Amino acid sequence: MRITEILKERRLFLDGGTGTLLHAAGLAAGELPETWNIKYPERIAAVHRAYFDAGSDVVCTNTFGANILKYGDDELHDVINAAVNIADNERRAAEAKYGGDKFVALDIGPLGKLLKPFGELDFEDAVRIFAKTVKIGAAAGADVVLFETFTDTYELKAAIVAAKENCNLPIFASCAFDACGKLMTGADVPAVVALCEGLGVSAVGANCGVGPDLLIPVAEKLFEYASVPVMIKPNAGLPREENGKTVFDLVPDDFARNMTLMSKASLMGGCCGTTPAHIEATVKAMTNVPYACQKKKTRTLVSSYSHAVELGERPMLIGERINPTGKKAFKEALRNHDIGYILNQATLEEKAGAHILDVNVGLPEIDETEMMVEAVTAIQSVIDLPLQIDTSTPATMEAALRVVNGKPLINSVNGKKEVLEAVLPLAKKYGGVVVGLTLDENGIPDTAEGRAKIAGRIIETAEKYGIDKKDIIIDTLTLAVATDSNAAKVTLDALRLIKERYGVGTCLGVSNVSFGLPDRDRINASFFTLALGAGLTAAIMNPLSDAMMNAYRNYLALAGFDAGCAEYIASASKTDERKAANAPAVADLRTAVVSGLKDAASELADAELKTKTAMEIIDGMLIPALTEVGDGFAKNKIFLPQLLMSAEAAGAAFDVIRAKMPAGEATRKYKIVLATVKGDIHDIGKNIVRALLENYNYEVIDLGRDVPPEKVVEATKKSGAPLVGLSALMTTTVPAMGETVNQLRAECPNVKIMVGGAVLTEDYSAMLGADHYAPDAMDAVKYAESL
Ligand code: B1M
Repeated sequence: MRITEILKERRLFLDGGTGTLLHAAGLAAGELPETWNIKYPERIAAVHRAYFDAGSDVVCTNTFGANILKYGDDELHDVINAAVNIADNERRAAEAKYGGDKFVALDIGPLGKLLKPFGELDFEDAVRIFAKTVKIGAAAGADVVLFETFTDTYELKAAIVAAKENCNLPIFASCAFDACGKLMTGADVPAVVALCEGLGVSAVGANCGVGPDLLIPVAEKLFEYASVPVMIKPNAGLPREENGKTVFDLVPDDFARNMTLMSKASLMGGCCGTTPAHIEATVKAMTNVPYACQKKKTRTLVSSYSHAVELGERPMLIGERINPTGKKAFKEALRNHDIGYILNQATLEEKAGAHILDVNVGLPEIDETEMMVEAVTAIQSVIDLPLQIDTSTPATMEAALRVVNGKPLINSVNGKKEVLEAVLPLAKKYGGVVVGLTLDENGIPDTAEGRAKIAGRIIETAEKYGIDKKDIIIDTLTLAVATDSNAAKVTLDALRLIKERYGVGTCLGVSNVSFGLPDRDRINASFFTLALGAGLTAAIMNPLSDAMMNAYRNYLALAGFDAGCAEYIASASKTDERKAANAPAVADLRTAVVSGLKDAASELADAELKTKTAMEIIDGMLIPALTEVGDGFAKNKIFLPQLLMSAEAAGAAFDVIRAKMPAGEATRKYKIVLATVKGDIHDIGKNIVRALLENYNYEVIDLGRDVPPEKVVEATKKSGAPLVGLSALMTTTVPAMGETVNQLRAECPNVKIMVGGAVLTEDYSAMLGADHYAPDAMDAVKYAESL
């Protein structure tokens, strides 16, 4: 029986930690665990056997890190084949010994590299890397593909797409949430569920990260949002260092007791630090706990990389500004490939209160697919709102659905057979909420009943493609009231009728109603209010229009969506501040850096240089901006993607500043070796120090970041530099700085050493044995001058 069928009937137990047991069996630190599939197959078999004996129904192959980034082609085949074979033999033995169905899960972890734009790895390259592992594992006979410990939804999407394209096995997807219930890139549980279910996984869950106690709130959210079986696989508590080794303290009985508090999980197992004893205790503790498979949910969710937006709870706003129709400046920007213009619109819409952004970049004279991919990629790197992919070209739609980091709105299908056949398979493959327009081969019906019939046909056809009704919203089409005085009424009647008859959400492009009329905002706003009153789920509208936003806020307050009129009051005081549509989204450098807008940061830095010195800009704008995002990061309000984008924006601004600094004299004073210490990749501060030193005519040998002590010593000896500067920004890399100082003292006794970086103090510096602590870049120069 297939594992997905069994999960409808009963709970299945996964295994526990593999690494934990392999380390106990002698796996050395740094040794690749998968090589043991060839070297010591009997040790791997013993691990699986121990878990089957403990009561596991599913064991994970020893392939967590088996990918072509770590192994050559042949070796990858060998380690995966061996892993699946070993597990499969033990599976058969366990079935013979205990009866019932047992399974082998092809275990796949993240690649250890961030995807673009936050890292170097291309989305399609990630898909290719996962595809290779999946193909080999599926051919070797695995029963299910299990992606686990993912901390970035984008990488998880690449993995799931790769699995869908390369095997027919069920896919389980599990993420490592932190104690705040978020992934490293900021995604919460609803965002993960929306994405994974959209992509069609057979189970979704949480593993690693924390122990079972801290995972309970995450599990509760998973039960609340997921329609597919939920998998829970916690660590044996939080890790702790003991004599240089990582240890986990939670004993099997305590682990099992906590697991019983997540009894709605369909799949239960353990991650780091757990052993067969933990699984055995869990199986025992769950023996008499009744099982009910996860109930199907009717929530209509779209998502971004960080959060989900629910359509149906309260009316939502879809910003319509990223669309060239009727916008001369936008068309010009598209022709000039001006992504900055698009980002500016996106930022303005986000600030104005849009919940979702429509993205339409169709112009006959440009390559729409290329532009769409570029726009989606750029927008989602600085804006964390879900997107609505708006195109009538299926190839463009597919390209965008592949790269979008989340579950988008798909705008659109209609009742035409040809369109349904082209777009619905894409929606099924990549996930999304489909917008269905009530028109077909015969045009737009002029009665509500006619439009409802088309809606019914769209819903029915989508269901045939396996797309649930909850993932469809119907657009009853707004026509110009100037040409047909009945137009608005029919649209609103259709909206009510469709909602009532089919129970689906609705949406409207509101502004079309006023074509051909003066003072368009006025009538748009009234129509919007009527539509909201008729139960509109989402409006495609201009969030930069005061009239529209006022209509929206007023409606929320009057219709019981705004407790204590709090949003109304807050928005009333902001109305005056709302900026005009074409004003730049950010007018100051600090905000540009905080918002992670690279182009704007460069331009604004350039403008600031007309009135300020380089140091005034660095100290007064760049550092405060980075401090602000750093504080947000520490408080879990800002996540790694935003931190990275801010760092890039600061870097871009700094490049402009450096280029404008006066060039030094031809003769250099002396050589200075500069490096950020091993384990530390922060280099913005070090680069400022370098620029200033060069500006004062020192020849800087910049070794970069994450530099091992040996390399610093080697460069110092080779160059004969009398001064070495070391930078460190994290408490965890201060020891590496100490080690570098020690090695320099031993090998280059005459060299002077200055240290700096946010984490350092005068005391630390003395403790490490440095000659000088430089609190800022200017002080570093002063010290160099003093020598
Ligand atoms: Co990270 N980061 N970061 N980060 N990051 C910090 C440092 C952190 C304090 C943020 C926080 O939690 N509040 C925190 C460290 C906590 C701690 O240990 N106390 C932190 C963390 C935890 C991390 C990661 C582990 C996050 C993760 O992955 N979960 C990760 C670490 C990766 C690694 O290093 N192995 C990480 C990654 C990153 C980014 C890549 C996203 C990015 C760095 C990009 C880059 O540098 N190319 C980044 C950023 C930007 C920051 C913050 C926000 C800003 C740092 C910065 O550039 N400041 C930072 C928070 C903060 O500091 N408020 C933070 C501006 C810069 C000009 O200041 O470097 O201090 P600074 O330099 C000054 C002076 O100190 C002095 O002169 C400069 C100019 O006046 N100076 C010297 C510096 N070096 C000198 C050397 C000298 C003399 C003077 O002589 C040689």
